[in-house]
Amino acid sequence: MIIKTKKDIPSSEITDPQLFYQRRKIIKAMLASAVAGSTISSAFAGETGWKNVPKTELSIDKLTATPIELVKNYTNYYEFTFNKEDSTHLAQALQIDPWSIEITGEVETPMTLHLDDLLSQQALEEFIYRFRCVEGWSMVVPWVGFPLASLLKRVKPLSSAKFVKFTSAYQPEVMHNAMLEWPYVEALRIDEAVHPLTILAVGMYGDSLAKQNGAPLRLVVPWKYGFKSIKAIVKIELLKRAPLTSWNKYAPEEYGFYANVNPAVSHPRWSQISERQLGSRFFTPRRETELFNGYGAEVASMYRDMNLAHFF
Ligand SMILES: Nc1nc2c(c(=O)[nH]1)N[C@H]1C(S)=C(S)[C@@H](COP(=O)(O)O)O[C@H]1N2
Ligand SMILES: [Mo]
Repeated sequence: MIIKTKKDIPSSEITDPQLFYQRRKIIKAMLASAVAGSTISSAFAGETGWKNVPKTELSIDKLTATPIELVKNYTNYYEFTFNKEDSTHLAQALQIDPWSIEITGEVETPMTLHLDDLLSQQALEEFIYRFRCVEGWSMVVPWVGFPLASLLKRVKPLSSAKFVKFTSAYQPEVMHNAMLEWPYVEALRIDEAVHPLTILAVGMYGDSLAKQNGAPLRLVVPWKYGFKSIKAIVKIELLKRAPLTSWNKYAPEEYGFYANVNPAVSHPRWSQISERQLGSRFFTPRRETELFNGYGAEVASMYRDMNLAHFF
């Protein structure tokens, strides 16, 4: 470890008070984990509880969170299985400690960050978001995380960066399901990526993220179908051109690059007009799906001149 004396530290590295507070909590968590011998990622949540992280103003406060047991036991994790219940136990085999994320491509300062370093420099917030899967079900999840934009700022994107590509971990020893080509890949346009609603989540319900929900770090883009919200990210690349993404490559006529939630654009095999809310009873009516999943006021301007039926 390099120990710097005070005069070696450039002013650009001096931490603002909020970050300092955050860092102190995390250092305490790491010390606790060293003693207890638990993993760093579980210790982050264990020490702080993440119960008191500030709520972002962008969260829609009226939303009622879906019961956590449903969110944890009804997951899509195709590297492991097609079955939404089996992923709960199969995903436990994923190795998430240590974890690092490479950020590269059209940037001034590419970097590889260990998860603990990354977290020590980000103030965490709670984001209560609707989440709509392309299959026609939805939930409301209180995520804990930070805007992707605040991480991208650190690598100083070049003006040539027009798209951001994300790659999931692929651990073939434990991921046995052949469906898509692994690793799972997703991408956003740069303006979508830096939109304040777009977050990287490291927790949910005031606790750490369950492995089946994408631990240790996943994307959440609340106005797009769930498949854009890629789990267990190991690499982020800023690119000049749109990359091929997993679902779009697998079935381009069914899963568009944009995947904006839109009740007016049917999936070729089913309507998107309504959705089954996780936890609703048999007789509870389905929810009417909203354009951009209800986030139109914030995001519609990014698609102003686009034909959403063509760029679906
Ligand atoms: N790596 C990876 N990310 C993924 C998936 C996946 O299979 N693998 N499934 C996607 C789909 S289709 C959905 S709906 C959401 C589901 O998130 P959840 O399981 O936490 O509810 O994750 C998305 N991210
Ligand atoms: Mo999905």
